[in-house]
Amino acid sequence: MILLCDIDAFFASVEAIKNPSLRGKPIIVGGDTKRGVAATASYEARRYGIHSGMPLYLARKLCPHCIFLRGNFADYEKFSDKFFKVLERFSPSIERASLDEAYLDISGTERLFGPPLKLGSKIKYTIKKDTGLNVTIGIGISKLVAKLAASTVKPDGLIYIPREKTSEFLKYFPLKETKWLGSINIDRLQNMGINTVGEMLSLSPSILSNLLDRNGLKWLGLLKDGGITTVSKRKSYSRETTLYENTADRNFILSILFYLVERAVSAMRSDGYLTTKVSVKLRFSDFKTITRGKSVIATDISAEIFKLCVELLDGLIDRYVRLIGVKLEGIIPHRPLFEDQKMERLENSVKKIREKYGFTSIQPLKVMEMNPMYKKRKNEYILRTPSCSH
Ligand code: TTP
Ligand code: MG
Repeated sequence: MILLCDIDAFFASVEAIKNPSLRGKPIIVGGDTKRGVAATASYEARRYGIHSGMPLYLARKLCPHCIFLRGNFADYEKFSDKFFKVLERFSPSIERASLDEAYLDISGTERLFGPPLKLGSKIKYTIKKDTGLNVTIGIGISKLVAKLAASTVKPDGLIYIPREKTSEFLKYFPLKETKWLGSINIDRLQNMGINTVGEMLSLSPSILSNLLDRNGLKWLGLLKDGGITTVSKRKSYSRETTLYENTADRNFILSILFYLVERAVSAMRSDGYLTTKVSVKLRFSDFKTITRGKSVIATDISAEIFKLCVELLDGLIDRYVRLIGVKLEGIIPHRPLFEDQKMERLENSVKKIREKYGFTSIQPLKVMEMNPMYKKRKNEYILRTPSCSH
């Protein structure tokens, strides 16, 4: 059996714990980037139709008296760590799906903690006691069943779908309620008259694999996947390199940085993640090392991430630099929210070309500055000291 535990309105709930006068109020957490969308909204704000990914100007229109906050990622990481600490007491087999969401394999825990619903309420109680957060728990035979079940009882819910009730549960589950399947897939299926998960599952595997995009197929895979992929460490993607020669040439440094950003983003993208915290690292010729980081609304657009890096570096390149690096943290799974945006489409096209013709087959002007100094292969520049940590 799999138990999915997902914190309710995570960022907004943390803000209300930090500042109790916000409790029960409509809160919207959004960054200050140009994109200006809500990262999340408290359930009080959701009553006005506000949801993650909604442009802030629209949210302001729908709910002018909502409280808009920028958010503080370091706090969210602290709460996330506490949340996972509690979960570790209940099962040795945990998969981190994101900062606020985990799948637990609860097979064999019955003797210690009782039947599924009893275990679920113990977890809910302990998380509330230790962190102040409300969570929703869904329990079922696979990750997908657990996740779908949880979505029917959000917020502060607990639900268990026994094995023998699973096919009936899926049979009537409306496709349009499965927001993670992605609007493209849902539209395609509905155009064929398929309206429930059960109806979708009655299609042959070959029809499904032709119909659904990569995200949809991954989603479907969760249904069969009773297993848990334990990811115990918080994920991050970083790329850094020591330069062949120390330099204070800002343009040159930025071109290397752009290349490193693209490499880190490309690795993160192919794993299907977005970053919510970006940091840059500089080591000067005297070995003094500095890092500067900033939270962002979840993104995997390298141009945006690079722009932020440039802001972070502002005024810092005042001496000879020997090492430069970028780190993407606060990794959360990609949600098909921004699917139809221009930048998203652009990045996807670049990705396809690179898959076919090699990474360096398409290069932003910025990176060309590396050309005279660095040897280029089909798939990479040859850096002096490549560091690729995941
Ligand atoms: P979610 O678990 O999807 O949302 P939530 O916890 O705010 O609300 P609920 O689970 O009750 O539906 O995401 C967890 C956090 O991740 C969320 O609080 C903010 C962040 N996030 C973004 O920054 N951008 C996004 O597009 C999404 C969906 C979430
Ligand atoms: Mg959540």
